[in-house]
Amino acid sequence: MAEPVGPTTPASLVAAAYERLAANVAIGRERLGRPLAFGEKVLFGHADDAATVGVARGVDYSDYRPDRVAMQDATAQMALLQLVLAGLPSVAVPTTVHCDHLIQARVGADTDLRVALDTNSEVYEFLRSVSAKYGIGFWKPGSGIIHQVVLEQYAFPGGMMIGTDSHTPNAGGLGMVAIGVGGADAVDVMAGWPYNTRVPKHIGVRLTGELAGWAAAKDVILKVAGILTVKGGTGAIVEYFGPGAETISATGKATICNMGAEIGATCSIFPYDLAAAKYLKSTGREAIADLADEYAAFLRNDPEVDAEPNRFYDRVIEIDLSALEPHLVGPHTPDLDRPISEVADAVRREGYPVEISTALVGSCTNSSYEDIGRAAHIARQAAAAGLRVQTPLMITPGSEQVRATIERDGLLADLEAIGATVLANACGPCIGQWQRDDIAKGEVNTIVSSFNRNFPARNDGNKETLSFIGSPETVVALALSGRLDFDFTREAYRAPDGTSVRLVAPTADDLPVKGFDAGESGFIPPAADPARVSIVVDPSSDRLELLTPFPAWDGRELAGLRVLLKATGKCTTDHISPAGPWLTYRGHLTNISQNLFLGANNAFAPAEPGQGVDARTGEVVALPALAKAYKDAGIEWIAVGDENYGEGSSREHAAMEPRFMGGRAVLVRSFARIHEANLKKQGVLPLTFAAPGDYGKVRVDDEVEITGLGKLAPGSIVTVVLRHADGTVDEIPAKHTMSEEHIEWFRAGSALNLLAVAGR
Ligand code: MIC
Ligand code: SF4
Repeated sequence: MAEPVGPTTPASLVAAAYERLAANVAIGRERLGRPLAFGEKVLFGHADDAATVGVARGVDYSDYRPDRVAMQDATAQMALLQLVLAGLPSVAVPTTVHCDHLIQARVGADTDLRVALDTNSEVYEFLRSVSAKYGIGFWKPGSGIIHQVVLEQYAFPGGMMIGTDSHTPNAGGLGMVAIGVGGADAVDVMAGWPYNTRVPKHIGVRLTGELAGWAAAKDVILKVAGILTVKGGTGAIVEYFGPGAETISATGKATICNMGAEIGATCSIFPYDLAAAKYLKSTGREAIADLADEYAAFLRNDPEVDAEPNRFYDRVIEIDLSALEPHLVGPHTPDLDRPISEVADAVRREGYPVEISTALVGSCTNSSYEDIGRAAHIARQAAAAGLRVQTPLMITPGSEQVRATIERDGLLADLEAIGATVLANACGPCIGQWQRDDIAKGEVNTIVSSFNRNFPARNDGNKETLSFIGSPETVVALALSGRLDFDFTREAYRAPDGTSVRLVAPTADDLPVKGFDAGESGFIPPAADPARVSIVVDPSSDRLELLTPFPAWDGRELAGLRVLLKATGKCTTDHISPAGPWLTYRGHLTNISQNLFLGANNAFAPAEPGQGVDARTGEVVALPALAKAYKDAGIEWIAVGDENYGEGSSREHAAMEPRFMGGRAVLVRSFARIHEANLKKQGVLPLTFAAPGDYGKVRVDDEVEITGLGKLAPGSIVTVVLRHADGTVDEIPAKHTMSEEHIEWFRAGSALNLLAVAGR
């Protein structure tokens, strides 16, 4: 590795990346014989070999060389356990670990952080020592949410990174191709191997006009989510362009790219522009802004693409920013989108609880200086009129730098003055790290947040909580009325003195006029003498467990499998491996496997989520217990699912747990990208019904065979034989998207098994 990892990306790394970008773009233009979109340039710029890299969108698998790797504490544990097992001396690519997910929100920033340092000390110490030993930069708890810190310190226009978190695409706001991956993919890159992924399609979103009134960057992506739905971006890079793009701040662009994860997009990007330059300078990266200016022509679409987008993109969406109004999405899915003017009707029609039980501003999506500034402007107007929030309002700053700056500039005080509580610079309630005492489990209630996900039970573990998502200003405006059906753009508030008060649309600086206050530095560099660092995993720990490689395939067709569950409706990674309290066990495969499918709705046991039927006895039991019972009896199993199975997070636990508990294949109507990749990595067969209607043929007491594995090849069809208990048999064809390399992983037992052999 060239230079040790520091607290920011060195300009030398960017300069080298731009030289390669320029050379490879020339090769790309020549090979395709046409101008290139920005996203194509970045991909060519990072191709392992631009002369031969696959270019067939949605078909080829290709090798890329990302500039950086980032991991957060909840996923880094499993990633680093795999890295340790691979037996490599140090990481080959600049890599950082960020402690943000394990801090529980309870009373407020200081106390919550202190409690987290105490309760998670074993895990933090593991992450810190592995980082120190392997040349990884470590951001300690309290320094901020991974994506905000990456945007402030590491992202750069035209770069490429991978991160073990699905919202890694946040860095697309600064023009980076930033892709969320599972830990095993990150381990490949840390080990010096390329990142292999399917060549994405390109969706163009042409922005015209300018955001006005209450509309915020968040509303752009909420609108796009409504258009494309949670699976519409699957396998695609979403490229924003057009005159409207330049009117949005860099952090606003990051909000839009961040939530591209919610439409399944591989990543989203904006071209380099003045706003990006301004952000780089404001965050102390003038040298990188200068380099980007020099290479500006490579950091945007070729002019022909802007002029005739339909010739270059697989799909083009047009959005007039001037016509956009605030939106709210939810409950339960981020694509159930409504403009604020239609929410009141929906509340009446659908019977959503109208009282808001809590309002939350923050998460990696919306916790920038500008976000807090706009929220604070609403708060100042409210305070002047004597208004206070009518429901608890919680604020999570995105990073220590944002926190220190909004404190210095009085914005935190503005929010506190109307009754807000400030939480630690962390994920907090966004990932269920919320000790909520005001609402009992099972109580139906409404929350609003500026987060990105609203799957059932995600924030507070209560599947009866209806979660709606909007911009920070929308959340604060709603908190002031306490009602979900209140259209703050048209209606007046009632002040304590009886007068009616209208708030004007918020305005705020996108960047601090006085510059950022860095606050307390949270970066710990890797050890100068790695040999002296020892890594300790206590064999009796209930939080960390060294991994044992999964067994290799024995060369036989799979037979005698049971169907553990047939998932109905949405089956996200939050359904497969819930977070919240389970985050405690993210480094302990045996323990975390006790949550397997606890959130899943099973057609065979529909009374409540997480239940299954033991095919041998007909008994209804919890799914983790059933998986264990099968495993103990030497019975392997498959899981069956519907559309977009594995939507959401990058957590590879959702693939490792099934593998560990005896799952051999997952057969679904369609997969979300990261989860499908994770299943392949861990040696689980990801199969899709060739005829989606065959989903209906799977029965609770089937015995299943999977044949054709000896002849497994890219594009081959696998036969799934369903032997029903009544003696009848259905043979159904299933497809897969495995390349030769993926098939090797299956044969070896997992991708890591191959890597471990190569690494030694
Ligand atoms: C999420 O938002 O779901 C998470 C928690 O950040 C996950 C990662 C994880 O499960 O640790 C993600 O988005 O990838
Ligand atoms: Fe953290 Fe939430 Fe962002 Fe995931 S979506 S990284 S949990 S803030």
